[in-house]
Formats: sequence, C-alpha cells, structure tokens
Amino acid sequence: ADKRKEVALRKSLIPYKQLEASILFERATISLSQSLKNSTSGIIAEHKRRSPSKAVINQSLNVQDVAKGYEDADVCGMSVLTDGKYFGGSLDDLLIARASCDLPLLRKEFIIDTYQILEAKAYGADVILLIAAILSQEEIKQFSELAKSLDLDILLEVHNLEELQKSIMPTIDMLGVNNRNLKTFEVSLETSKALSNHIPDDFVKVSESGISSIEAIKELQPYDYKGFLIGENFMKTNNPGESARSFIK
Ligand code: IGP
Repeated sequence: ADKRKEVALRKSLIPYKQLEASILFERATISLSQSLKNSTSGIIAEHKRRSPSKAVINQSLNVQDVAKGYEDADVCGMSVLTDGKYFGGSLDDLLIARASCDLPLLRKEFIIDTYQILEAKAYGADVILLIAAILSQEEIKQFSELAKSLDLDILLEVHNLEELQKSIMPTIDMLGVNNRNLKTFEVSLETSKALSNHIPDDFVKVSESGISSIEAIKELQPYDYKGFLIGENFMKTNNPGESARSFIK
C-alpha cells in the first residue's frame, strides 16, 4: 500500500509523457541475458546500502565508485536497489550508476505499476525485476510485454514451484530463484537446486541471494545456473569492486 502511494505521488510530479521525453528513453539497451550467455563468471553485482534482514550493510560508499569498481572487475551486470523504505536506495542511485558505467543495469524494485517500468527506462535501466510473489499472472504478462516493447530484459523472481508455474511465459528472459525466504529471511541454496529442473531450458537461470563464496557458485553451476546475483557479500566490504574481482579471477 505504501508503494502504491509512493508511485501515485511520483506520477503526479512527473507524468508519463515527461518520462518518455527523457534522453535515456532513446538509448539502446544492453541485454543482460545475452551477456550472461556469453560469460564464464555470470556475476550480477548489487548496490545495496541496507536491507530488512541486515540493517546497515554499507552507508559510506558512493554509487559512482561502486559502479566503476564493478565494471573494472568485469562483472556481467549490476543491480541497483531503488526502493527507499527498506533498502535506502533511490532512482538517483540508478541514474548515477548509468552515468558511471556501461554495464547492463537492473532496476531492483518492487514493481506493481507500469509507471515504474517507464521510470526504469527513463533512469537508464536495461533490465527490470518482476517478483512473482506480489504479481498476478495477468500483471506479469502485461508488465513483461510493456518492458519488451521498451527493449528492456525481464528477470522474473520466484521462490517456489507454484510461483514458477504461473510465471513461465515467452516474454520472460531470465528466471531468478531467490534463495532467501522472504518471511523468515533464512537463505538456502537448496531452493535454487530444487527448482532448477522445473525451469525450461530456454530461460537463463539466475540464482539470487545468500551467495558468499566461489564454492557456492561452483555448487550451483551443475544445476545450469548462468547468473549469480550477489549483494551483501560484496557491499559489506570497503571495496565491493575488489571483492567482486576476487570471485571472477
Ligand atoms: C542479493 P544478497 O544476499 O547477496 O545480498 O542478495 C539479492 O538477491 C537481494 O537483494 C534480492 C532482493 C530481491 C532485494 C533478491 N530479490 C527483491 C529486494 C527485492
């Protein structure tokens, strides 16, 4: 409900037409799913200041340095939290990341309205996240079709088989399995392992959350995961770029 209010207020400040007039609306997007297919590391590195499960992760870094560090480390893509209430992020963070690097950028947000998809494009994202747990099948269809028409890639996030089955549709590029249980905040890589053989081969598989070692990645690769979304493990250090690099070389 808070998110609906927030979106309604932003809509009243910046109408659709104005978003569409943004210079970034003209920009050719970079496909994260293609980058993942061509990558050996598959690392999607996240900018995350804090989280409901962890309070403060890192409040002292700036987005520009983090984005440049990740790019220098040669990660496949960057995820930028834009939710303010739970994660301390903003659309400005996305815009600064866009200005600072040429990586494919994921807008990490609770998307519940088409307006947020236009915002993603206007602020420089290449990819949007859709979370099956908070969307109906009809919304997933409508939102992913809109994103495709804007040349954005779609990462669809699931936690269980039911969510997976309602979400499988041709407009989805990547299927992300979140290892974090959103009710208990517990993480288990078993979630990714258990769901992997239910995901059809034509989707790029991404494992999300709780990945804290190269061993964890090696454990997931036999299950056909091509992407690994890592936040806290990099952001809790003074130099997230260096930390990401140590996962790649
Ligand atoms: C990153 P971690 O455990 O490496 O910091 O997790 C990412 O998967 C996590 O931030 C995330 C998330 C989300 C955040 C996954 N799905 C949905 C907000 C909303």
